[in-house]
Amino acid sequence: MIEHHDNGARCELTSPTALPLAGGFLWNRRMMIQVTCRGYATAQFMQPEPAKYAHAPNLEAKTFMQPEQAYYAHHPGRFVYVKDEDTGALFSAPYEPVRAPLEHFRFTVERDALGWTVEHLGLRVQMRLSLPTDDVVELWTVQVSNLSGRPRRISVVPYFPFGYMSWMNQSAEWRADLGGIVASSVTPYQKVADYFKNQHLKDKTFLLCERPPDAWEAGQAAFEGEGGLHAPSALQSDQLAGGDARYETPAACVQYRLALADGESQTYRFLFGPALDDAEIAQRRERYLSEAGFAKARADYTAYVNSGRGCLRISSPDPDFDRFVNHWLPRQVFYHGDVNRLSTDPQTRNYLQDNLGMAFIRPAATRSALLHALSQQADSGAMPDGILLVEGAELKYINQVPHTDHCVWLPLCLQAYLAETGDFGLLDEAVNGRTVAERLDAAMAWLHQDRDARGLSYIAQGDWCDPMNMVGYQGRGVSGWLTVAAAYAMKLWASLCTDAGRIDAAARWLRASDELNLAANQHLWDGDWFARGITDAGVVFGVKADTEGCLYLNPQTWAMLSGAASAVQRERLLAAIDAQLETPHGVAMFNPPYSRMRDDVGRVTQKHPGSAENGAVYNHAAAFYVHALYEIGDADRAFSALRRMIPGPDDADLRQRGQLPVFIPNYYRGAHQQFPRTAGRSSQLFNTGTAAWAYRSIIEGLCGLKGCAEGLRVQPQLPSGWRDFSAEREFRGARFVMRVKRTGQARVTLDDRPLPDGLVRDIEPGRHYRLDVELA
Ligand code: CEZ
Repeated sequence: MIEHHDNGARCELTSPTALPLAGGFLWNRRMMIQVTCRGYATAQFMQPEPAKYAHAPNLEAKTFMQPEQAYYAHHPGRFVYVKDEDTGALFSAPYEPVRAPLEHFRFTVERDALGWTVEHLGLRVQMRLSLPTDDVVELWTVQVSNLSGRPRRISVVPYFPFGYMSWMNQSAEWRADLGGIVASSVTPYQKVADYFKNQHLKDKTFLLCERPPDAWEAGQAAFEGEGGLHAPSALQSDQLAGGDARYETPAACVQYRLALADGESQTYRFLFGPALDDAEIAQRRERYLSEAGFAKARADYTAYVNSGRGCLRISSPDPDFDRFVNHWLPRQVFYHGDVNRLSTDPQTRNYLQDNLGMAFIRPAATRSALLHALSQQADSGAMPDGILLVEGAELKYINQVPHTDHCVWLPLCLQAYLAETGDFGLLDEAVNGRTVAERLDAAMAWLHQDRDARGLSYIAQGDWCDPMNMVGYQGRGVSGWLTVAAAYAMKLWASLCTDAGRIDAAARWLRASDELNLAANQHLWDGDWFARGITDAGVVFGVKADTEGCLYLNPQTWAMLSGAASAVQRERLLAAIDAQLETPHGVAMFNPPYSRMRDDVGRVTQKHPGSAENGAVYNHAAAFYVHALYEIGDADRAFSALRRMIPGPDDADLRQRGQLPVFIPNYYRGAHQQFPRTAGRSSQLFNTGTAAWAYRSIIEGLCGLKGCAEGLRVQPQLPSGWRDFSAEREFRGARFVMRVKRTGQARVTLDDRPLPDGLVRDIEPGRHYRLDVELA
């Protein structure tokens, strides 16, 4: 069902029905597109707020990217109908809308392209999608080949619906001057001021054809007729009617009528995308719509994607894991860090964690993101709920809800950056009149004061968990997770202060961290684990006495990181996690899921049990857990949780998750006991802080190649079943090649010289080092 080629850089799915929602995504600096194996597509571009150029058939709500989206016949997509002119038989590539039983199907995900090869009726259709690096336009190649052993007369009809563009004004027509179908619309508005604001919006969508078609249709209803999308009426005639759309839903359909000799192929190129005006459309055509234009764009785009290759290559006894780590995970990290999930106001915690991931790909990006985030810090030391990235951006959606955890992510991101680069000079850099170090002090001081009389951190309307919005909305409720997370943040900041010679500050933040840990122990330890919080009414929750939401993962993870959990407590809470949160698809975020609203916890309890934050295998939380497990040296538990973030390799697991192993989704369904049929199902949502943390854990934990102030610490933590392992890692401009063997005796050598403390010092950029590690 799944094949891997090109040494893992190409993942192929050979059935359109086995994983119907599985897809791949491409992005560039201005847009992203997710396409399913069956041809449905969701694309967005920045102008600068996210916008669409191909729409649903009805008025769509504007929202952030949603999990587990359903597809339906008229969902936006990119399709090619093929009709046998002699028999009238019809099929479509990739699979939708006709759903003809294909002899051969292959969906290909590459890091820089998506492709399909389908065969039916003795004909082969190959489709390929790539993007340029900086413009918003899809580059499509369609190749049709005759494999039938006889000459054929066929029609090839790309059908790219535009959808419902606007209730004020929408139309489309063939434009001979531009060589394509152009749809025009007016973004609806009612306030006069918006007329002026909307002037720059790209309200046109085009399908440009390199080769002039024989016929076309620009009206969706005229194309579909009474036949429905699986047998459009317009395709019953020899030729499309050449219609337009006049305040009618537009679509781009172009027809090529061709006679193919046996073995003959024809290749077509198309551009699909938004534009401001005709001049921009003409310019797109000029720049891209030719064999040479496609080749140049491809080379540039491949170089762009490769610039995010990351700092690590591994070879382990688990080739499926290696493929994912070497090709796909850094790509996902790069996507997050380079375009910030295509948002103009990323949540502060997301922005900082996405940029934490960039420390392993392009550390300069992490540096400037830290400075940028700090430039929006309040005088009080508080961080805003979102970071504004462009002039005129506004805090939207969840960023209008007060969350109390944003300061926590500063030292986390900073520590990863400093470990990777050793660039301690950053601490002295000034941002709006205060140094970075002073700003970190202020952020920690804010966390330190935002606590109740018991010493526990207020939660307001949310912490890391967005939908935990009613624990503390009356101003009294506290977060158990945030209390230990703040303790961990302070502890990390203290250790960075020590490294930077800020001895007094280090002592101050260690004391503060201890204070929070103590408060957590006094008020939240429930005998076997830490509670999740205490509500406005003083009810402790996430405890044994609860019938739902008994045991939460995050407070345990962060109590291990912060030091709140003693060795004895650690054993107990790990045993509880093993017993209550482990599932075949990963570690659940809590269990049991809530089956009804708890109005002293919030809307998280209203989500469907086992979906998203309501007890799913929420990979972001699982990734924190993996990080903590490596920090305490629990290599087996860590790897086991990490490995289950990746779908497969066996077919049953792939089918259950419904996703290709080319990204980690934000969750797999939980509620394993209640709803086994849906447990493990992927959200298909590739926006997640998981990517950064998983990559970090693999580099610093599993490979044990972790930066510190003095250099590189070498301490691999292989799962006990692995006897051999090797890794290549770039670090501070040098290259390290490490071979690890289990010999029964622990030893590290660097270029054949013993390295007793496992610490490589005085690293010279440009140099190649060889590490040989023997494990006990
Ligand atoms: O958003 C993520 C946030 O981007 O949820 C995480 C949080 O830490 C991330 O910062 C955990 O809550 O509002 C909602 O209910 C949404 O479900 C969001 O919580 C969630 C979505 O996955 C966003 O894509």
